Amino acid sequence: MLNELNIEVSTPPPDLDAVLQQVAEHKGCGTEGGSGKASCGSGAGENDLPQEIWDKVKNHPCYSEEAHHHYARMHVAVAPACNIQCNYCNRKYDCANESRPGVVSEKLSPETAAKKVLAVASTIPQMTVLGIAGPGDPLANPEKTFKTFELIAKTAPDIKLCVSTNGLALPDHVEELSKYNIDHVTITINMIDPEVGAKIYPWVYYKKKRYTGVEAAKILTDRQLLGLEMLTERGILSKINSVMIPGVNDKHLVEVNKAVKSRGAFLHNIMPLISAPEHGTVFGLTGQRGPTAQELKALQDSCEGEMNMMRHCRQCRADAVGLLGEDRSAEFTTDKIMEMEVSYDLESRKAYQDAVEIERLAVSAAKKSEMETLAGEHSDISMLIAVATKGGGKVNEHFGHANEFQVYELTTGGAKFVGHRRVDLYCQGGYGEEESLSTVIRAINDCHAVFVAKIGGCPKNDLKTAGIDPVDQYAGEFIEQSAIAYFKAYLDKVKSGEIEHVVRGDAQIRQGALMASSAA
Ligand code: CLF
Ligand code: SF4
Repeated sequence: MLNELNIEVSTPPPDLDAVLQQVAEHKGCGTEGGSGKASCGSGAGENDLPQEIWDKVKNHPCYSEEAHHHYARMHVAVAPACNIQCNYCNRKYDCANESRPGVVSEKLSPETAAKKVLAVASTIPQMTVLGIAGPGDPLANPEKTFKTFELIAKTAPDIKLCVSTNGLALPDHVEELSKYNIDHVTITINMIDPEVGAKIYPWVYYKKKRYTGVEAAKILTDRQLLGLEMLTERGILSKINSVMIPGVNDKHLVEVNKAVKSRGAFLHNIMPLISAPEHGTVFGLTGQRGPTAQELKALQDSCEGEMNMMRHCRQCRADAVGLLGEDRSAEFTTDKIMEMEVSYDLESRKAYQDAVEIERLAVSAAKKSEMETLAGEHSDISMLIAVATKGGGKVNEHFGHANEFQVYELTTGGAKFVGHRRVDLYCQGGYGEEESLSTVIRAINDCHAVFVAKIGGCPKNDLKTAGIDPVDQYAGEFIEQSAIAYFKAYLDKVKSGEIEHVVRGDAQIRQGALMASSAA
């Protein structure tokens, strides 16, 4: 059967009224997890959340840390205009509330975007979420945004819909978001104090008038918090993005965290300001620095309570495609998708995702069984490890091919994902780049070990000299299971006196802060 985009679909489109009924039946969520007892957030699992919430987050790579190892998302850049100005944004580029600055996306019509979604869905069956995150603000472009969602809701019922907004226009569109079954909404909230806001936002455009300074920031914060409350009332899951800007809102973000938590936000994602003069942003040109990885982690740790913190955000492009951290957008340019034979097959997508679930269960079971080895262990020792992975929750990337390392914190409570570090590729087509190696070591030098599928002799020795243990014995194994086994062996060696525990973190936080302040 051909749909209205002239694409072959093997399953009839759903009854939109039935979809709307499902939304109406969905009850609240938020920090109490809908049941008033469970914790929630990106690190929560099936047993921590009410079923209705788990069903929404279990294969959303941003809302579930576990899911991001297995499921992909895609963005379509259908929303060019914006209704505010942020000091970390240059309008030539994509919305920096979610995107890395300095990235430009190919802008699409809703019809081309819908074709692209089906093309990606048929090529990458683990792509489960369509997000609209720019290049401007999706809700400042409501016709294009909602037309795209409408086309996808009709033709690809298994794809979750997701939107990211600055929040100014959000209260005007909550009903429509609800109508299209959009269960995941991100609001970027950088402040609740307009005095702080005036340092971040030079103006907002509201009800056909431009406001500046504290007055502009007051309008923005009122609209953001109202929009958040309206989402919570309707049971729509909300994630709050906050850009951490040292010296401007870093300390204030603890207050923001409390304010959004009390209004039912599901998840808080504190992201680092990315700022460079070549981006041409106000902050870039005035030398405003971003936080170090250690400063970011310290703030995330201090905010972590009942509402978990998202720590696996990759600040994606407005046209990102693939697993978080990988970018397959070049495979799906407009020219390429126009030439593609697209056949959207719901059944084969489901079969693939069933297989993914089996692997996911295996990851979880392996972790659980390894945890038993730590039962009864009491120790204050904690350490960070860096892991080279290309997905599936496994140690399956070579040291030289990694352009990021995932970082886990190990304690007797287990292995917890706490972030990632982007690095330059060490392997440059057959030889190792010494300069890249030093940037890798700098990026992960608060880690005790780096887990890799394979590593050459030279980088191994340099890592050892830097006090980082290069570990390749877990190649192809599950990350958390391997990490727990490594930690248990480490504890045993410390207990027997074979080695002495070295605290790396504090020294590195001091060094990171020093490096950052000398750069500013
Ligand atoms: Fe996209 Fe954002 Fe939806 Fe995810 S991204 S609209 S919630 S589907 Fe995810 Fe990318 Fe971070 Fe955004 S990793 S930038 S949080
Ligand atoms: Fe730029 Fe996004 Fe801010 Fe608009 S909301 S100014 S597009 S970063």
